[in-house]
Amino acid sequence: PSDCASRTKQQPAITNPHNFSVDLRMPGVIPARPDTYLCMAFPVPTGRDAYIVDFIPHASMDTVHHMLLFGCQTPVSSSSYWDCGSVQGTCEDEASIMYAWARNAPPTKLPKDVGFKVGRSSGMSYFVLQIHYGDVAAFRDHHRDCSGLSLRMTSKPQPFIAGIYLLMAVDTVILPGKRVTDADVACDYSSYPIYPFAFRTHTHRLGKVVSGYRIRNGKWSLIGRQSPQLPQAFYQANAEVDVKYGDTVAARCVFTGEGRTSKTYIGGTSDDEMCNFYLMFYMESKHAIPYMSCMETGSKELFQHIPAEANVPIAV
Ligand code: IYT
Ligand code: CU
Ligand code: CU
Repeated sequence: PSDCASRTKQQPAITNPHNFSVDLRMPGVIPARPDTYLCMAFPVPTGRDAYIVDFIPHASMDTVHHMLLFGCQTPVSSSSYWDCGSVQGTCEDEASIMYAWARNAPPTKLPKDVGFKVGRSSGMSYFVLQIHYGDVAAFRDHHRDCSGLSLRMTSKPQPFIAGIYLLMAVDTVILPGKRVTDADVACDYSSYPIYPFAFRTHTHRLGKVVSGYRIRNGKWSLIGRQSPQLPQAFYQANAEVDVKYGDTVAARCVFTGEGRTSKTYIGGTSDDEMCNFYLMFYMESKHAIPYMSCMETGSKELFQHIPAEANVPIAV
């Protein structure tokens, strides 16, 4: 409630000259309708490289449904804030997700010695913060909202960089009334070792469960599985599962077409669907390949061996 007042609060005494923090806050907004998506862009406050080492959310629990932080080169708008409820209303170029806050979900912590690299040389010159205001009843008193995020940053190079590997299905069709449709994605991994520590799943209404795996020598190891109907935050990944050259990374989204009267396709509206498995990892800084994606439909042969748990619904 007093978030707007604390915006100008001075930071505590600086103990290390490399450390600083950045406040990304809505500039006192009053969302008019339920399910309003507002975005704001912030230039990364240094020409040199810097690392995000911690995220501190400031969100009004009664109105904010979720917050996503993206990094990119060119935000779609230069206004102080804009409506970004439309399809991909964040960046002109490809945006990369770095943080997700969702109501009633535990927030993500980066492991020690791990940071997201930002700044011009990393291609991340802007932060874009998206806030989804769900229930706006609390705004009947016309108070202004300054929800957002503080980033703890350092200019000191970190031993490990954080990154995101996004697996997404692009050509799934869900037939109306059909009880189960699997969307399968898989890619051979041919880069430096990555160490997954968190994952996030995303579908729209029809998604039941999304699972991600590493396949090594024919053996499937679970990185994480979750119901996309639970808050879409980053959840803790199965820590033992690293991914290295020669492995395959795979994901399955399970959908149901029950209740639909026409075909559902992949797309940006809430009547469309998406199938996303975001794997958040760290890797040695010297390799620094922070963003990767996989959009290949895995072979039927491969997915014959997926563990049965991938099709077991998760209670919500
Ligand atoms: C078609 C689709 O699945 N879109 C997803 C994944 C996606 C994320 C980003 C695609 C691109 C991106 O630059 I970041 I190209 C999608 O839009 N996912 C939503 C948000 O937009 C991030 C989500 O909540 O995961
Ligand atoms: Cu939301
Ligand atoms: Cu979506």
